[in-house]
Amino acid sequence: MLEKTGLSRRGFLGASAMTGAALVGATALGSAVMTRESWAAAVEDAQSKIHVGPGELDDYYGFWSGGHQGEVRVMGIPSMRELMRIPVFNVDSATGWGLTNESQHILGDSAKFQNGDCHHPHLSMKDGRYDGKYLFINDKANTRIARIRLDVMKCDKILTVPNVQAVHGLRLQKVPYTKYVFANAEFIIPHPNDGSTFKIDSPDSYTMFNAIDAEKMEMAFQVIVDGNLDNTDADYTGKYVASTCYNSEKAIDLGGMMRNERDWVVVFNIERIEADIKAGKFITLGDSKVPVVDGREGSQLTRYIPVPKNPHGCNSSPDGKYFIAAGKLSPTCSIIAIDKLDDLFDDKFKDPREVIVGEPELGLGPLHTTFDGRGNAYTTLFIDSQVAKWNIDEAVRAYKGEKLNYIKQKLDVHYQPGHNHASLCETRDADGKWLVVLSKFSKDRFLPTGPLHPENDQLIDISGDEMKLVHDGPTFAEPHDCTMIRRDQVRTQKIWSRDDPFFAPTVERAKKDGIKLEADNKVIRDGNKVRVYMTSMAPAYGLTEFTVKQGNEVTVTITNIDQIEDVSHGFVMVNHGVSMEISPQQTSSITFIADKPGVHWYYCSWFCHALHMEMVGRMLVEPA
Ligand code: RUQ
Ligand code: CUA
Ligand code: CA
Repeated sequence: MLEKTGLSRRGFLGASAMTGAALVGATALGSAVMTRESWAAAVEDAQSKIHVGPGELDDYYGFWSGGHQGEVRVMGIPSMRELMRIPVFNVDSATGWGLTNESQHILGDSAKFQNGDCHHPHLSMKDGRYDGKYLFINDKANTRIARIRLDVMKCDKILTVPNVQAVHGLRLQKVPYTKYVFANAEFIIPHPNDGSTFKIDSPDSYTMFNAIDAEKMEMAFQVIVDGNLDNTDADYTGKYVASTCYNSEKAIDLGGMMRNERDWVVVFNIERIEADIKAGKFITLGDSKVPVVDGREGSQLTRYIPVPKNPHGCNSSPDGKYFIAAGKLSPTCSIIAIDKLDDLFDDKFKDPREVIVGEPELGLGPLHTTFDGRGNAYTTLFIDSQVAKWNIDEAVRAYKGEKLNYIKQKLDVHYQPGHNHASLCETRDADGKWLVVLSKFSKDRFLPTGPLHPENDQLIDISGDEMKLVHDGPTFAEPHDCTMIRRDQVRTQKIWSRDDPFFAPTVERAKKDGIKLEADNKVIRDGNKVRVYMTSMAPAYGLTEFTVKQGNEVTVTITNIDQIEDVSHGFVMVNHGVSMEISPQQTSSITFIADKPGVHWYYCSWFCHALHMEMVGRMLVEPA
């Protein structure tokens, strides 16, 4: 019968995993009486759920963090097909990101770094719903925050956060709109960090919570905190932001960081912070002009809520009621009632833990929680390699003493999950359809690729009463986190608009040279600098030859005058480290030194035409 269904033994075994044989309480699949026919039927059912036929479109865009690979990836959900990659903190030779003048302008001073470590991609909102404008993501490695424009799916701003090291948790203000990007700096450093002291446990050593003006992409304020900061989330009133802290000990080693049975969740009162800054009650640090306020224990700007132990994920429920902090070294999650925070800030409680209304025990290594909009939460259990589905209301009632089993199901995932994310879960529109689980280990689930394994991003159908695993998706390092948006919530441009700010500095430069970018093919000589302007139209460049002198600094600026969707050109100068994308109606430029005399061919690198191979030209370099 196996042969009849065309399933190999491995496929047969895989099918059990695919359809969630590890359900609590045997489903048809998990039971011993399961026939081979019903296995096959279940496999077919799972496959049909994620099947997006040739030429058909996915229902959701997924934005995947590329981790320490430095980029953002665009996925289609439910097919889990990778649609696009958006280079951000990495250098990308296909698009020329990090090489072109336009990208270097956006990277600013940090263009000297060629690495990044993305963790948390989040989409801008208005009144708790996606507005389709921007995606923001952090770079832990070089303490940066980037913004991506969703209309062109390119990074348009990068900011280095001053006075701190390693931005980790990142979330956006949800209500009334994304005015601020909130970013946790993780590591405690001395202030000033100039070598005069190396002590971490002194009052002059601290880390800060950061708020960035989302539209201007400039620093808005910084808040000094006790301990350190890990993950964060904002509420649905616009008033509060909560962050987890795993190093309340201010320790510098592993043992020390695990000493306390409880660390804390820090809650920031955004209104009070804004009022203090308005009233001039702030300091500045070093040569930075960013207002800095002191939010350490005892401050009226923050509250410290003790929670067990080295907490990690921090997630607000889409009904606006709770912040949920995952315990990591404790098998619990701590549920904080947001409607009690006013009273906490007004000092109405003796013990800050009075705002905790539930502490469900879920399993080993709880890291992150997501939501289906039907009152259920889904928490990843790193050590157990499971996702626990639990009912929030029942967990709150159980905390008050009712005998209830708030855990609805545990599903094995493969293996060691970090983040999980359900469709639209961080907005009021949480729709409970799909759950993505980002598993850190794939072990034996794919063809072996040597010592370095891919991660495994699994897709789970959560539309019914039971979670059903429907897809394994290998990915390269390392999707820390992802987010999903319905396809109708995003409007992309088909071709570039000629007045796009993405290449405005280059247009400015051309104007000074008296160049009409859409028409001119000209060489401007300016001392040792040579600026070459040309158009491209499939399958030819406007200039097939230009001459420079050895040692000249050459800037090639190309304007793609094709108006046809999908006809992108490229420009590669052979043996010069020069490569870039020029999509329809885009202007791109790149600068290099012509250091070798002779003939140097250039060619188009994006397949654009039947005569794409013939789309070439020559740079003639005269000896110095
Ligand atoms: S953190 S695996 Cu960088 Cu998002 Cu939790
Ligand atoms: Cu132009 Cu290929
Ligand atoms: Ca700790």
